[in-house]
Amino acid sequence: MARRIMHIDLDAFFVSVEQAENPELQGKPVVVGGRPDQRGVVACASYEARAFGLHAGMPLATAYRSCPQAIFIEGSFPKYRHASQRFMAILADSSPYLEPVSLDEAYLDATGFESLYGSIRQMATNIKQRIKDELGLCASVGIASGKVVAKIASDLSKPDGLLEVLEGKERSLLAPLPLAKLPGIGKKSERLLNSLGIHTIGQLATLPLDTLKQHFGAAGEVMHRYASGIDDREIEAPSAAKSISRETTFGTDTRDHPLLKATLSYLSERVGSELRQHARQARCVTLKLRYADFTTITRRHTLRQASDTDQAIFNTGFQLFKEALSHEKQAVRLIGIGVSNLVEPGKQLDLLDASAQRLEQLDRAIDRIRKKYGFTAIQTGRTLPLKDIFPTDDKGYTLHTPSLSR
Ligand code: TTP
Ligand code: MG
Repeated sequence: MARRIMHIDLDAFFVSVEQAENPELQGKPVVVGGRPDQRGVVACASYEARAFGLHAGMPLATAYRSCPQAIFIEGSFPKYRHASQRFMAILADSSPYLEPVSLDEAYLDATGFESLYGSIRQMATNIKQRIKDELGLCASVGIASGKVVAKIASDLSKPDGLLEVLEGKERSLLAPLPLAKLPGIGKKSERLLNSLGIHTIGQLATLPLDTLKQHFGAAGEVMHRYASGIDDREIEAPSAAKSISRETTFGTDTRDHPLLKATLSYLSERVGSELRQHARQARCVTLKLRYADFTTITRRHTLRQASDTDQAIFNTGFQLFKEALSHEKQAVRLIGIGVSNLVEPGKQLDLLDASAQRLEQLDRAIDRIRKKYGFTAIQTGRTLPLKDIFPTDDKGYTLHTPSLSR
């Protein structure tokens, strides 16, 4: 029997949270992202605003020109985070096989749950109803034998939709859709496929596997499977990692202090981001250095209080770095940073002072956008010197969400 995978995604999430709180905003073109005279971009547009062509990523000024009657709201990330937690709690009630993907999106394995709800469709209806009753939000749900088709189904069903793709119907659902609908196909792949005369997912599925492998390597195989509606990936519960680390070897050994510092900061942010993805805090920070003659040293520091902020990881690592370099005159070949002794965040949030809390929220906001648009979508002040070293992601997005300005 085919698996039953559900993809649940909230409709116009940020705006819907605002509308649930303030009924006067309901049924109107609303934009979250900032005031029209601000420099940022639209984070979320209500479906009423989308009718005027407004969409996420559009500069606020452009949005205003296309729809001056829209209500522009700056938004509040902590509020959305709270709504997200309540949303995930409802899903976790429905199935223990839950994989949160972003703030407003998750996969859930519902295989075998028919006996509990009558049908998987009914299970989805119940989930949608609870989200509406308890949060005042609309969710769209796709059900299919795998993640890719479930995600496309929820997307096609929006807003307030529910689309179940029966076993064996995956391929015919995907066939007429444009390539861009298939997860993993970015602008570059799309252009290449177009040049081969391929414009729909159906055409992609009929392309010989060898041709795809020739152009895309191993990714071509995955592309072929997805285009055929086949996706065996399991639902992955956030796992408990033991340690997380990142390191980088320079093209040429270096003594350039600002470069070393910026690289350490970049690596700290990568480690911090993964740490938070695993919902863990770290007690130990370890710095690793390899010098020109290949001598490798590690230095470790135990934090007084477990933390998951980029800043705590970087500050500790940078302290260790300064101490290590004060005894060493060689150029650096490799720099790395890691965290270990990971713990679940305690219920210490209330005790944290406001600025620490703000830092955590900021880190999470950045994670969210990086997850969606690639790590380099956002450059923080600390990693800015690396801007030219690490290229921007495929889509070239640099996004702005409320509370992101430093
Ligand atoms: P999405 O689920 O992509 O979009 P959405 O929920 O606003 O609309 P829908 O799912 O109905 O198409 O993203 C969820 C939230 O993430 C969104 O409400 C705001 C935030 N976000 C940004 O901050 N910037 C962006 O460019 C995008 C796409 C989303
Ligand atoms: Mg959404």
